Amino acid sequence: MNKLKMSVIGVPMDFGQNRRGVDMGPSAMRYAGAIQRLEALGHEVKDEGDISIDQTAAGQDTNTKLRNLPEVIETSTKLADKVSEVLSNKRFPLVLGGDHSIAIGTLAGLAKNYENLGVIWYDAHADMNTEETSPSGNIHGMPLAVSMGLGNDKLVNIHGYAPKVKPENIVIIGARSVDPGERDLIKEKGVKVFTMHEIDKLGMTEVMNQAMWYLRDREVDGVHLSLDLDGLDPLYTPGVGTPVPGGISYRESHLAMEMLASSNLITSAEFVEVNPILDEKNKTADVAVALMGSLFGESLV
Ligand code: B3U
Ligand code: MN
Ligand code: MN
Repeated sequence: MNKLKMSVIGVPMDFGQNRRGVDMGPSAMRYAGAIQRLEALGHEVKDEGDISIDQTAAGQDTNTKLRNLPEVIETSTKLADKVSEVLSNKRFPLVLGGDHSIAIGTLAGLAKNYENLGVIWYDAHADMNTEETSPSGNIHGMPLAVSMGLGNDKLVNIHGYAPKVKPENIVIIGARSVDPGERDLIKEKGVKVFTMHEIDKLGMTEVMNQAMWYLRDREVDGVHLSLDLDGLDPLYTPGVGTPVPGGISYRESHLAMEMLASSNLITSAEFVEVNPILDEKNKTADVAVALMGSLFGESLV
């Protein structure tokens, strides 16, 4: 794959859900050697440090409809600014989370720099709830809906425009826990989903080939990979807030990343939901970093 000029942005935020600890995800992935792993592959890597987050607000908000909404808006806006800046410096943004609500900010920063952005959403969940359909009030279950222009007005309009992504430019891979409202939205909006059923039936090679051809046919001018570590089976990534059994294997995930690497399709990426407090000896961060290795060309050198 091409040698990249990469900018790593940490987002130590846990406001999008109610289990503390996922704010330590960026440290855990750095500790697991993320920067060195990418440098060893010949990429030029600049660690931009972390987005600053006001931790004094943590755990204060008991609103169950949209938990910690003001904090999520503030962080998303800062992250969108940073991602935009990185792109304007012609660098590849790699975002380390943090819970998955940070994708609202990542996509807000990315999408205005692309005409027709594609998204690969690697996740056990569809993350397509709105205020009305969410069973939890957790914003980490909403970023895809928000990015399609659905849900809370302030979230939807971060950076002053909406939608960020067209539903038909989104591919979800690994879904196995989808709420009724999300199911309806997937059908209504025509979002492409490869559930565990398709992965089992077709195999990961075919799923990835179909996913990539689908996006090429959509004539996307960039593809963002948003990888939630709970997409993998909790056997491999136990350190996540909402583990769902029956997930993607370690080997299938490496294969998926290697296929993305040789396609040269990916133009930005984020790794989210690593929670060291829930983890076993930093196993989940280690897997995240190993997958980064494959995504950025390890098997090809
Ligand atoms: N769909 C559920 C659970 C969930 C979504 N994302 C994660 N968990 N990680 C919800 O709360 O929206
Ligand atoms: Mn997610
Ligand atoms: Mn998930």
